[in-house]
Amino acid sequence: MNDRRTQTLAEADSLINDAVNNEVARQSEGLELIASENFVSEAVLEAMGSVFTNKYAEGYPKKRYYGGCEFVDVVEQAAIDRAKHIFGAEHANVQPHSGAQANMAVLLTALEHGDTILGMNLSHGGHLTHGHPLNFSGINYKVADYGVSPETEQIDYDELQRIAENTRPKLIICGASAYPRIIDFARIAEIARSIGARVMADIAHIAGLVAVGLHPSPIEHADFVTTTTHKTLRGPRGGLILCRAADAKEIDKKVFPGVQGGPLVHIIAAKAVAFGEALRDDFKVYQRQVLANAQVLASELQSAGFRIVSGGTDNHLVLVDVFNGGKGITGKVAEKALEAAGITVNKNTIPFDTNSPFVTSGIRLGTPALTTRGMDEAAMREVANLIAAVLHESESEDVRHRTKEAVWELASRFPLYAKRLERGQLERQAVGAD
Ligand code: DSN
Repeated sequence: MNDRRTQTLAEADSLINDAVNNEVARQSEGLELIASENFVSEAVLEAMGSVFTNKYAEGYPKKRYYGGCEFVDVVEQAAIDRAKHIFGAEHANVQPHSGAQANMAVLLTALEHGDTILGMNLSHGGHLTHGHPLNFSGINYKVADYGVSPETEQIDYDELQRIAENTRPKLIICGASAYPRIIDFARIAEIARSIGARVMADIAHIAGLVAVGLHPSPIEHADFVTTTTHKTLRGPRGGLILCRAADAKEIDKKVFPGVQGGPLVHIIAAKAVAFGEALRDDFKVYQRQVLANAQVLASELQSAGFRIVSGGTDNHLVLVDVFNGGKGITGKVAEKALEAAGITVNKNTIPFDTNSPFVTSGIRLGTPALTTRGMDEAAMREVANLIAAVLHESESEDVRHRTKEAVWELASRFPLYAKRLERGQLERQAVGAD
């Protein structure tokens, strides 16, 4: 009898298997410029697909509510130790399923329901979980917000100090999802101290840069540091909290049983693998290239006539004002035109945007994923030229078509998941799809 439990995905479920193969091809044959995305290693993928997905392990290493956790403890302890080592933190909780849940656990630790938080305005580069009215952070807490200066499009720290003094938040939240400049964590902590507030630094976007010292670390300044593990840090999709020993017990309690039940042990295993990778010397080389590539992307697009928000970038992302006060196109049109040409980006509001978040004046570009493929400054110049060609003639089917061919050719020079791609092609041939 054909035991369904021993079938491969291809044998068991062609709908899902085809979707996986198509996604491998999409990632491999296109140009991925979404600033929050990256490509994990085969080792990380293998750990994610391991039998640890079968295991319940509520609790923490050596303090579990289930039997059979001896190997779970090995991977969770490794993930904790490696995360602490990377960031120089006193305590790490590696269980948050996502960045949002990491942030939720911190807010529950630092605040009482109804307290005031001060976070960066979403349209100036902040994040939903930093106080958006539709998010738990805006639903359960009073929210004040700060943003960037209209002149420099960079955080106005003097204004932040004034807002903090006027609104007296219990927690200042810093960190951003669309802010291309260095964040001055020391200054924010000083402001917080001056009004008796605590600080949460959400470094989801820049964690990889912080890990290797290419962005100042918030560890000694912030009470709580949260991050996702899948952006510049290049691990599996998930969250992480770092804090001082004094807050460790409360943070652990708020993650479990506060906001989560059983941890995703297969994901924690993959986090441990990714953290191991981040501790290797070549991770710093990679992050340096991420920065160099972002610099080139920004300056090439500038030379091609596009306005770069804040005039440039200090990190992995570039915010492009494609609308240009009505003389250009919207972010929505730009995203669609680029997608049709095989280039994936996301539309993004820019500071003081006159278009809605569904339309936007900007697009956000990031270099972490293309850099993982091995692309360097020369390749980035080609990428910038392709983007500029599409945006300059966003209605032209011909330009999209020609660009898509050039994208495919460029991508094929920097192979990604080659074995998986080949397997997918063989499977498609086997069922006569090609
Ligand atoms: N959605 C993420 C990003 O793209 O930045 C933030 O959670």
